[in-house]
Parts: sequence; structure tokens; C-alpha cells
Amino acid sequence: MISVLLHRLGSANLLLFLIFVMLDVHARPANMSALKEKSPDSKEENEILPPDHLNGVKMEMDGHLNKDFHQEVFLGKEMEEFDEDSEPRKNRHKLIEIFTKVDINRDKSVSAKEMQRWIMEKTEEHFQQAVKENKLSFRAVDPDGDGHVTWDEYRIKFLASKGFNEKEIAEKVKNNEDLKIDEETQEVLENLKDRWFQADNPPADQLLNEEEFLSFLHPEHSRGMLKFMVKEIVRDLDQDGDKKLTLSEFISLPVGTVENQRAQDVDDDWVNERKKEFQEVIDANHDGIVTMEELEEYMDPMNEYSALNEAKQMIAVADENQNHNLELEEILKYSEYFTGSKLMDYARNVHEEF
Ligand SMILES: [Ca+2]
Ligand SMILES: [Ca+2]
Ligand SMILES: [Ca+2]
Ligand SMILES: [Ca+2]
Repeated sequence: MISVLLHRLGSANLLLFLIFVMLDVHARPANMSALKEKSPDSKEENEILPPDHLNGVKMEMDGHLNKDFHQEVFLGKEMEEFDEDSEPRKNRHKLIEIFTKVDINRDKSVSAKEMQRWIMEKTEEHFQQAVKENKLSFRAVDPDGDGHVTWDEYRIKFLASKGFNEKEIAEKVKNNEDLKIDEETQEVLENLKDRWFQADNPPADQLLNEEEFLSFLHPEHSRGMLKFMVKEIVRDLDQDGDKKLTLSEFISLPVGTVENQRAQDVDDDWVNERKKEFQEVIDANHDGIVTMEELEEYMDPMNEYSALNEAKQMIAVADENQNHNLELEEILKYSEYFTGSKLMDYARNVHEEF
């Protein structure tokens, strides 16, 4: 009897342990990596919804830093090809191929200028990808194909994607009846509505055409929407209401739940990283305050000055011989930073590859 009890207790502890391990995984600061894992299955049902995560943009919509940014601007649309379980040999070859493309003047070394040009090119690639996907999404919200979508049409599609009965909702909208939706969904809907009207270019007719719908889904490539996005982020982080951010406001964003020392360390790293980004990059004139203009420059994916800074930062991470350029050996060694996947045998006969 006792042994059975002990046995039960043992498996109960094991279960607790497993739960704990699972919780620990989720103790990471929100948005730091969870997004990527979520997106593949949620993508289809939410294709008409603006994504939380924008490729090639330094900050997420909720104000967290985009931790995959370097990989996104280095790999462009080839991102999926470097997934973790693809063969190291193949990754190595692909990385060498990329290196030779970045190295425009073929001196076997990548300069900051070369990297800047590459980053701009890859950012454009993400944008073209977004344009392509937008065509499909627009078709989904504009089934009658007249080239315009009303807010009501979109609202119905959105609620249908949330599991509401499309016919019933459409009927209620038509008759101006109460939709009886929960508070949380209502809040999302309000935010979407603000964004919808923002994407509606003057003269405002409350209809979005394909181009306007693109800025609704992808605000990062439209000046007006970029301002809107920055306003939203500042609104969420600004505590004293002066529409500017101090360092303490910027790092006060809630991080993951701290449950143990390891999570605490992760959170410390998170704060340090945010601090560094605030002081060295976002606060461009280094006066300790981030204005909306500074944040807008920072968020703009097509900003050449940021791309050059980014290029220098990326080079500095891997520049072991300190010549302010990247050689193939360096990029192979820091493969994980550039591509997200490690190469075990990075040093193997580098020179034979040429
Ligand atoms: Ca070169
Ligand atoms: Ca403030
Ligand atoms: Ca400043
Ligand atoms: Ca170097």
C-alpha cells in the first residue's frame, strides 16, 4: 500500500516537474520567441488580420524588441530555408552563397556599405512578399471583387475568423442589431477600427481598396501608418503622458513571470538588451529621451541610416580580426547569429570553397 502511495507520489512529482519545465519555457519574456512558433498554424485562419509580428521591423506592435530582426534582414525571403533541422552541409553552402552575393566587389570581405545595401535589398524582399500575400488576403475579404471593402464587410469576416457564425453576424449587422460579442473581442475590434480608418486615405470613404488594405495589414511601409503605429506604442509605454519615453518608461514593459533564477537571468538580459537599444540606437541624439520622431525613424524599415547602423552592428558581432569587415570564416563561425542555425564545422577548409 505504502509503495503504491509512494509510487503515486513519485509520478505526481514527475508530473509537477514536467508542468514546471513547461511553465519555465513560457517564463521567457512575451514575444521574444513565442511568436515564430505560433505563426505557422495560426497564419491561415488569421490571414485577414494584421500580424503582430512584422518581418524586418525592429519592434513588435506590443513594444517588445524583435529578436529575429538580424536574421530577417540578412536572409530576406529565404528565412524558412534555414530551419533548425535542415542539414548543416546545406546551410553551410547556402551561407557561402549569400556571402558571395553580399560581397559585391568580390574582395572576399564584406564592408559596412555592402552589408547596408544587402539589408535594404532584403527588406524590400519582405515588402514584396507582403504585397503578394496581401493580394490573397484582399481577395478573401472582397469576395464580390469590386475592389473595395467596407468596414462592415471586414468586421463580419473578422468575427467569422473568431468562430462566430458568419451568416448570423451578417444578418445582425444588416439589421443594426446588437452583436453580443465578448469584451475581449470587442476591444480587438475597436483597435482594428482605429487602424482601419487610419489606413483609409483621404478623401475618407470608409472603404479600403487593395493598396489601403496593404497599409492596414502592413503599416511599416506607409508613412502615415508608421506614425500611427508609433503613437500606439508610445501610448502603451508612456506613463506620465508627455508623449515621450524615458529609459525607465521604455524598460518598464512587463516581462515574463519570474519564477526562478534562470528566468530571472533571462529577464535581466532582456532589460539590459532593451537599455542598450534605447541608449545606443533609438535615442539618436542621446539626450536620454525618445521622441515620437526618433521612434519613427527607428521603426522605418527603409531608413538608410538605420540600415548602415545595423550593418555596422552586425559586422561588429562577428568581426574577430577587428578589421571592420566580415570575412567568410567569421560569418560561418557566427552562423547562428546570422541565420538562426548553428554550423558545427564552420572552420572546415574555408579556402577550398572558392
Ligand atoms: Ca567586399
Ligand atoms: Ca513619458
Ligand atoms: Ca532623443
Ligand atoms: Ca573581420
